[in-house]
Amino acid sequence: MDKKIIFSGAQPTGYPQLGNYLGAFKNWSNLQEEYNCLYCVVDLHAITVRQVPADLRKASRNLLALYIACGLDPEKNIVYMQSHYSGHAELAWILNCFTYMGELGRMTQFKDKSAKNEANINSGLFTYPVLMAADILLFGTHLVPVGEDQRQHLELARDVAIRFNNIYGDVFTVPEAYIAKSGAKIMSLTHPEQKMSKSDDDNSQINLMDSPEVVMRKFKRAVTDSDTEIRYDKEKKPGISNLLEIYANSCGISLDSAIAHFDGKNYGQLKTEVGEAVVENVMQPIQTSFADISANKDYLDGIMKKNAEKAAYIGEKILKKVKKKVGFVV
Ligand code: AQP
Repeated sequence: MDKKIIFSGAQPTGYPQLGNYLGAFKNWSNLQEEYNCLYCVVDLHAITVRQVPADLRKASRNLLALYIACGLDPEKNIVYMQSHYSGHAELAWILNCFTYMGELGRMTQFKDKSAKNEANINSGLFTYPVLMAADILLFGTHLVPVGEDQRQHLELARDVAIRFNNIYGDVFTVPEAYIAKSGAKIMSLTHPEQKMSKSDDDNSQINLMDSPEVVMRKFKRAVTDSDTEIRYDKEKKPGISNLLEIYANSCGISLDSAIAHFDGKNYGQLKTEVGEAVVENVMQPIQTSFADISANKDYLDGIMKKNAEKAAYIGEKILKKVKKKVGFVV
C-alpha cells in the first residue's frame, strides 16, 4: 500500500443524477491510477429513508454496474456493497460513542432530510454522518472525493478521528476532502438555488438513464431568469450559471471557455447546446457501457464478492486496533 488511499461512495436511492456524476463519479475515475481507491455502494446509508426492498436491491446492483460504466476499473479499484462487510457497522457503533448529539444536530443534511421525511425521522438519519465517518476511517483513508454537500460530514469525520486519536494515540488517519473546483454542486433545473438530488422531482434532475429526448426536454424547461444575457453569476443568475457549469464539465473545458463559447448567443441556444453536450459526452457512453455490464449478472456478482473480501482485509487491521484500544477482548 505505497499509494495514498481514497474512499467514497453513493447511495443506491434510485438511478444517480447528473450531479452525482459530475460532482463525484467523474472525478473518481480520474483518480484511479494515482491512488488506491475504494468505492462503495452505501446501502446501509440508503435505509435511513424508507426503501422498497426489491427496488433497493435492484438500485444497488445498478449503481455498482454504473460505477464501472462511468469508468471505474474493478480490477484497479475496490468496488463493493457496504453491507457485504460488517466492519462498517461495527466501527460506526464505536464511533457513535465518540460523537456528540450537538454535533449531529447541526448537520444541514439531517435538517433537510428530516424536513422531507417528517413521518420517519429515525435515529439512523441522525447518526448517518457517524456511519460515514466509519466508512472513511476504517481504511486509513487520506482523501475523500465528494460533492460540496458532503463537506460538513467530512469535517465531522475529521473531528471524530482527531478526538479518538487524542485519547488513544495515532489510530486513525485524518482524512481530507477532495472537492473539485467546478461541478461540485450541480443545481436543480427547476429550483436552481437548491442542489440537484435524485430523490427530488423528476423534472428537476437529469437521471443518468434518461433518454436523449427526455434530457433535451428537461433542459429546454430549465428555469432561468427574465434577462437575456448569458453571464456567470451564481447569486443573481443561478439557472444560467448552472447551465454554464454543466456545459463546461460535460465538455471537459474550463468555465471561462464555456462562457466565451456562449458570448452573444441566446438562452434557447444555450439550453440546446447544454442538452446536446450532456447527451453525447455523458449519457450515451455511460448508457451503452451500463447495458453491457448490467446484463452480465455473474460478472457483477464475482466483482462484488472479490472486492468485499479485499475491503475486509484492509478494514480488519484498523478495526482490530480500535477494538483493542477501547478495551475489548480481541
Ligand atoms: N447536485 C450535486 N452536485 C455535485 N455533486 C453531488 N453529489 C450529490 N448531489 C450532487 C455527490 O454525489 C455523491 C453521491 O451522493 P449520494 O448518492 O451518496 O447522496 P446525496 O449527496 O444525498 O445525493 P442525492 O442525489 O441528493 O441523493 P438523495 O436524493 O438520495 O439524497 C456524493 O459525493 C455527493 O456529494
